[in-house]
Amino acid sequence: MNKMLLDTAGQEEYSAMREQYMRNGDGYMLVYSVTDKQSFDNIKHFHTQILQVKDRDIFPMLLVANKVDLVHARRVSEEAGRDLAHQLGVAYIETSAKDPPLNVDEAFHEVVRIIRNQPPAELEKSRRRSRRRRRMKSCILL
Ligand SMILES: Nc1nc2c(ncn2[C@@H]2O[C@H](COP(=O)(O)OP(=O)(O)OP(=O)(O)O)[C@@H](O)[C@H]2O)c(=O)[nH]1
Ligand SMILES: [Mg+2]
Repeated sequence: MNKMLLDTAGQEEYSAMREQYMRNGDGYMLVYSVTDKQSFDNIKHFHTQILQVKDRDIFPMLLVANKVDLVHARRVSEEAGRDLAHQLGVAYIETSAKDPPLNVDEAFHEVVRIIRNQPPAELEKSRRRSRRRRRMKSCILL
């Protein structure tokens, strides 16, 4: 099966497209900047929106605290990040995309691992949904 990575545009003016992005994903990284409290505060909303769009109580997601290299500009602590992850029932990882990168490959590996390790019942729900979506698509084409 072909899989691809989609990067969502963060700007609010693209929010109508966000739901479309959310519909197609098998798993998600919820990324915020530890230097930007607002980006952290937005995470709950994205988490809720993904569950709504997927019509599920749980879904493979990883909370990613990025820019941890900017130690002095840090506004969101590791503890606050871990607390939120716990509250949302998702895993947590700290990253830096700056050279040399920290935990960037690990974050991608982790989200794939989470997708693969989801409970079989949940996996089956996703498969049923995507089969239904494919059938709906073929109805439209016919
Ligand atoms: N120091 C540091 N800078 C980073 C890191 N990650 C991204 N940046 C910088 O932060 C800025 C924003 O990065 P983007 O990749 O555009 O962030 P984005 O979330 O894709 O932004 P939107 O697409 O506008 O939502 C750029 O100047 C990056 O170079 C990081 O881990 N550490
Ligand atoms: Mg971007």
